[in-house]
Amino acid sequence: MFTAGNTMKKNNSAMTVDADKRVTFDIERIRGDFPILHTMVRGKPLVYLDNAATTQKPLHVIDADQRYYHSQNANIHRGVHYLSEVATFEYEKARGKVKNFINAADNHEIIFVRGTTEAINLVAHGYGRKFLSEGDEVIISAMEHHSNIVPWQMVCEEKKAVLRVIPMNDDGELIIEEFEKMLSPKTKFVSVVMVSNSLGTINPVKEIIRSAHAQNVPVLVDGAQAVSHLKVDVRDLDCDFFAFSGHKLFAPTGVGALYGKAEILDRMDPYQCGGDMIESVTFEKTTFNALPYKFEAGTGNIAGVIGLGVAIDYIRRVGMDEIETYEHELLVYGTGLLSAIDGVRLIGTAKEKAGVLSFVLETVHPHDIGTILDMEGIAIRTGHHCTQPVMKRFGIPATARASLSLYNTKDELDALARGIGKVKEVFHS
Ligand code: C6P
Repeated sequence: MFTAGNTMKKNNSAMTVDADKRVTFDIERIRGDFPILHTMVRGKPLVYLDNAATTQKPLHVIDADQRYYHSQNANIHRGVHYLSEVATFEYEKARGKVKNFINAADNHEIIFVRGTTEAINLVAHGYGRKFLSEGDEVIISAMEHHSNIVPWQMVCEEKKAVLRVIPMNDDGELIIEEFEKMLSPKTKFVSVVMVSNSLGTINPVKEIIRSAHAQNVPVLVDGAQAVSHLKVDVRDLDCDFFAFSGHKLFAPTGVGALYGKAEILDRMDPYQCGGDMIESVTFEKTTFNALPYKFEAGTGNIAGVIGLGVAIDYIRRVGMDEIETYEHELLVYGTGLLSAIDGVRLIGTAKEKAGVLSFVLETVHPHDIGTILDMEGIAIRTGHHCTQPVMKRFGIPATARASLSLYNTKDELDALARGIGKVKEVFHS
């Protein structure tokens, strides 16, 4: 029987259950895991609301990095010595954690990369360059990050293929009927973002995948902004590829993962060539290693991969469902606060949204908003967020963007609203 404020021990989750059995987040305990959140910035307590750019790291991840370099450092898959075996074991263990986290069928469907950008480039190169030809069509959406536009643009240019774009409405929702109309025998690939980084829209990727598969078209999902906010199950989605970055998931920078269905990865060419991705090399001919090593040329970010595994352990302990519920509550609260400020216009008002509050303020440039908020210790991002076509669609040069994570609080959103009040005072707007 749980009573008020009891910590739930089940699943080791950082949740409490209050008297009426409503599950609530043990936010203080979570914040205690992130040392940087307790620092002062410009004489004020840090309010970190730039989580879509990168998340902060819990002690567990910081400690794992130290532990690795302190007592486990060696190259992997290469040595017969003890340390190499330890490092290889830890690295491969992390692959299993990623596999379980996104519910892939097998460890060899997980390829470690530098991040989402490299993952998409790998697919554009390894799949697009091999299988696209003149007149073929690749479909992306109007709210893609540049990382899911430029690689496809380049491969289409090279192959004389056509890049088509699913439009969106004024709330920042994809117009799915238009996508359905675009699908044709010419369509050879679809690549879409699951959660928009500049609008927060959660796209109906499962529906998109179902329609594309009905025409035998493979689909890549850019999961950069999804994995730390929503439960992802690649087999339930049935996506052919799924890309994400570790650093947006409380892990170190310079590491991420590409999931790909084995049968499709097997048919693709390697992206980069060098050590570890070969089976045999002579001056006449090279044969390639099996999955996933065929796509992991050279020495990767071993410490980063191990840190990614630890970050996944961390968020699984907190609980993905609990994170989703808590962040949604924050989003609703923040949306209410910002909407009530005279002159604030929210950009991205989709019905299905994750924790992104992108906004503009009449007569004040977003960079000025960001600078004044910074003086209050509040970190947000301003600019086009590497989604210039989104800015063009809304007829604005930039937005100010507050992006949420599991450690943010309503108090911090209050601070943001007060900060915007100061901006208005300074600019008499
Ligand atoms: N968005 C943001 O502030 P990398 O840099 O490879 O880890 O992630 C690229 C990327 C790809 N897709 C989406 C949807 C993204 O949001 C990002 C990164 C950051 O919004 C930096 S521009």
